[in-house]
Amino acid sequence: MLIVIGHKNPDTDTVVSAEMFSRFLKDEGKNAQSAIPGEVNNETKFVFSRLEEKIPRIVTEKEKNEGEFFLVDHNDMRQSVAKKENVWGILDHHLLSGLRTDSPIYCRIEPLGSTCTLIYKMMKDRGMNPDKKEAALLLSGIISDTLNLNSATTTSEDIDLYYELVDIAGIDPEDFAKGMFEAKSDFSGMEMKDIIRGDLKEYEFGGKKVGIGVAETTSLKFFKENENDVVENIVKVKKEEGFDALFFGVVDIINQDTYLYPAEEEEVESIKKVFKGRREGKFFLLKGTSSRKKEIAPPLSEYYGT
Ligand SMILES: [Mn+2]
Repeated sequence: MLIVIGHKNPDTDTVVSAEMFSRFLKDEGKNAQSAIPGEVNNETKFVFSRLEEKIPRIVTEKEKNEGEFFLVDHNDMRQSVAKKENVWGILDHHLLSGLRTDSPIYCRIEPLGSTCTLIYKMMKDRGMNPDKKEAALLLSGIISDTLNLNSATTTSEDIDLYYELVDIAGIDPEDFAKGMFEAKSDFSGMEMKDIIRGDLKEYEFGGKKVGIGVAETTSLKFFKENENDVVENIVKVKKEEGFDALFFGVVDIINQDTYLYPAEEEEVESIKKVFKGRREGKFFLLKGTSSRKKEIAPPLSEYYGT
């Protein structure tokens, strides 16, 4: 059996991609099943409960060691629960990050705003029509990754396919996106450490273990009021997980700005050199920046010398 799975700290695009691509493979006659690497976030919960769909199950420890995987929405093994030798295929929209394999694998990567866009494109090529719920699921992946078509990662293909999916799903995308973003911004009852870890990606830049976490939110107030707590916990996560450098960006979904928090002095120096951000209190304001993948990670990668 082929397990279709997205990246660690799963987001909506990664979870929906796993579910929809497993259906695609099944349609091709393959024995595939979707799974998730860990608990989903509030936005993803909102999507699945609103559409009355079942969230895929969590991958087992045994499967992590022995299972055969089709990776969706990632190709960097640092962000995967799969073992490199057990990867059968990749479907993604992230930059290639150096995976070497011993035998040929299936691989399709396109610079699109979401993996869901790519899956819908493949379905269309095969003459497969998503039903109403499936269209809404795919749409939720695009909405989440492109911040409802506002992120710098949005392509004209994302926009075209988004509106096709809106027609099939028969939902008001603005209303649906609002519900998703409100759910995503609900941090009530969560520990700051878990918020920082919630969407944290690990990279290797110039031989250094660099972490960039983000929290996309419509409620900046919460972070501004808890600034000391934010910084204290970034340092804790940095130490506990052995990062050489750790950054945490609070993304203002409404205005498309990022408030980047450095862990320590070293990160302050890199932010000053890399971004033209204005320092406000403990964070740096990066105006018009909302994409870790396209606007935050690449310049940091260059800075650390890869
Ligand atoms: Mn994605």
